[in-house]
Amino acid sequence: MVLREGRHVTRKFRLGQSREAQDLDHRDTYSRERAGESKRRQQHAERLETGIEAHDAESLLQLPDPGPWMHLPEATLIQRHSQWVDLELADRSVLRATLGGKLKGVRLVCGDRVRYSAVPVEPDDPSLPVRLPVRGDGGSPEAQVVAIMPRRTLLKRGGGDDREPWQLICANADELWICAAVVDPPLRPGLLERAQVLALDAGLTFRVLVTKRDRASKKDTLPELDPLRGQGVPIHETSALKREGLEPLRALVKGQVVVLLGHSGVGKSTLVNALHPEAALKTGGLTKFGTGKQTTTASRWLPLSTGGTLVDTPGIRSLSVRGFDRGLLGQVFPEFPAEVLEDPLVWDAEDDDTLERLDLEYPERLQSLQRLWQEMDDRNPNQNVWR
Ligand SMILES: Nc1nc2c(ncn2[C@@H]2O[C@H](COP(=O)(O)OP(=O)(O)OP(=O)(O)O)[C@@H](O)[C@H]2O)c(=O)[nH]1
Ligand SMILES: [Mg+2]
Repeated sequence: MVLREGRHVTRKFRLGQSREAQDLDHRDTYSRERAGESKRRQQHAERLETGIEAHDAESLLQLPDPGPWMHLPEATLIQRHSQWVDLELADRSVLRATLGGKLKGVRLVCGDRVRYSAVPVEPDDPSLPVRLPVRGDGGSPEAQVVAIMPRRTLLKRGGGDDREPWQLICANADELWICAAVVDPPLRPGLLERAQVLALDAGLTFRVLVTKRDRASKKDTLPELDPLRGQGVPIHETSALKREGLEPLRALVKGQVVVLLGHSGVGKSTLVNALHPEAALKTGGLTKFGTGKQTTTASRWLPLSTGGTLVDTPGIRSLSVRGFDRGLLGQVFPEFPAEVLEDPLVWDAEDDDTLERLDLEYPERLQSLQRLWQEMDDRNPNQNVWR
């Protein structure tokens, strides 16, 4: 270690080194080398941390051209499993299918209309999936999904980060019914606003289904729902247990594809069973914390004998609106003037003067608006952007 110009510089003297070579050990040379090395290390660390490349949000939703496969029969994807999918064919029989190699990387979702080709399966060929019992004749061939038809609608929610920008919920649906129990689990209006964003984005009719109405007094008007009532959002109160409020729903499902979404334990599967007993879906109790037990594990497409289709989904913990268009918020929060919707964060939700000036009937909705507005532009932490 020598002291030069008042700073410590590490010098390495190797045996037989010439004086000129020693001059190359000058600290500027050192720091240049070190800077290059540390940059390389940093890049390597970031690659390791991210693991998977970030996906472009739009490309994730693109489907390969089904053109070459239009001569093949069409079916509806009614349930996804880890290794295969269940298809409902035109004659209502169910066929289990694998995904063709060309669809690698394409995300299929319940409700997708697909083209499939029948694959004769040799029972002793280990490279092919095991033949599974199929409803109906039991001897139908296995199939392979080779193409997905363009989606009429796509219900999705935001993913955690850019590795998974979207989580697909259901394709080709007409309505979203967000289910919220009066108690167990508690009614959370914030979830309803989020669901409204998802429905608007997908172009689906939005309804709120209040479940377990028997658990609250008839006098309880559920004031948490007043802002939605004020907007004219249809709200249906039901009790699957007491079989109340079901008939209007049955009429609404007719001719429509309806997705039921909500926290675990709100009674989605119980409601499907009440409307369509043949479904005989498994339902669960609640944990000692009053939350559901994640009884349903995969979305199910269930055509009703009385007409229409219900899609039961697994209970959600949250609905992220990350990546959605902020322009949708004007329809979810119509009571706010354009100047607030332009940049809600500049308004202080805790300041009485601000709230008075805005003259809001439900002042707590400003914070809600701010939360969603902020979340929509949430960026991937792995891309060194603020979160
Ligand atoms: N009192 C009452 N209990 C209900 C009603 N509907 C459902 N439950 C109960 O709520 C619990 C959860 O019902 P599920 O139908 O499994 O709930 P889920 O929303 O499908 O839950 P996940 O599949 O976990 O998402 C069960 O114990 C049901 O008996 C209702 O109308 N009234
Ligand atoms: Mg369920």
